[in-house]
Amino acid sequence: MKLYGVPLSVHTRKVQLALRAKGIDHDLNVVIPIMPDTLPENWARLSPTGLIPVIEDGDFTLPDSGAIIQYLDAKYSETPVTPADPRLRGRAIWFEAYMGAFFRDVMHPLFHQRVVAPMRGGTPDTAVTDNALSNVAPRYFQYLEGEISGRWLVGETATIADISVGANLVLFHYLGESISAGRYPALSGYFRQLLTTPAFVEQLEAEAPFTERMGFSQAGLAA
Ligand SMILES: N[C@@H](CCC(=O)N[C@@H](CS)C(=O)NCC(=O)O)C(=O)O
Repeated sequence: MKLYGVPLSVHTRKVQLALRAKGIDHDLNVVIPIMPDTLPENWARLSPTGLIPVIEDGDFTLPDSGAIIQYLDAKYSETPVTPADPRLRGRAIWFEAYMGAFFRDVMHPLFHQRVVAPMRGGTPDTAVTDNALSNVAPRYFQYLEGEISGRWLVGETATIADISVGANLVLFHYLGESISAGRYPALSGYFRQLLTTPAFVEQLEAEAPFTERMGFSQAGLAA
């Protein structure tokens, strides 16, 4: 299984976490959409949106983390990350979609201002980052806080809901932010616990050399 993407990316990490939860090996081919020299020559065909991640499994290629995880679940059905029970399934897919909205409303603006803008010689627009952190993120965290009642977000096992939340919150911490344990005790405890699961431990270990080279620290993720 070949994966095109970069570990700093939330959606690449999402697929890597699903692969690790399922025990499937993969080779990561580093593709950074904003760096044209990292794009393979057939990139336009591999990724019609230009976004990462994309997988290549033999002669089959597929973009989009959500589509990829559904493909993996159908192909490796003995280790599902999407529950079969109708209500749990609906809720797991809902949280995946919810975290897609969180990415759009919080992570993307933060990443763009703090990482992409300086790479392009600009300075971060703090009005944008302040709004994302002070006005937008708390709404998402408050909702999640009220939905957490146990070790996993949905049902009794790890699902795409946990993978989607965790993949986003790892980048949130790389960007120097954290989940306040005082304000969001359930979410903070849940995320801390998630970080101790084998898929997350393996993932953080694997992405450390790359993210450190990019100047990000895992210190905020340490217990
Ligand atoms: N719905 C897509 C979203 C993918 C996405 O937004 N990827 C980001 C990285 S996490 C990207 O490629 N950004 C580059 C860009 O915006 O040019 C998925 O789930 O795979």
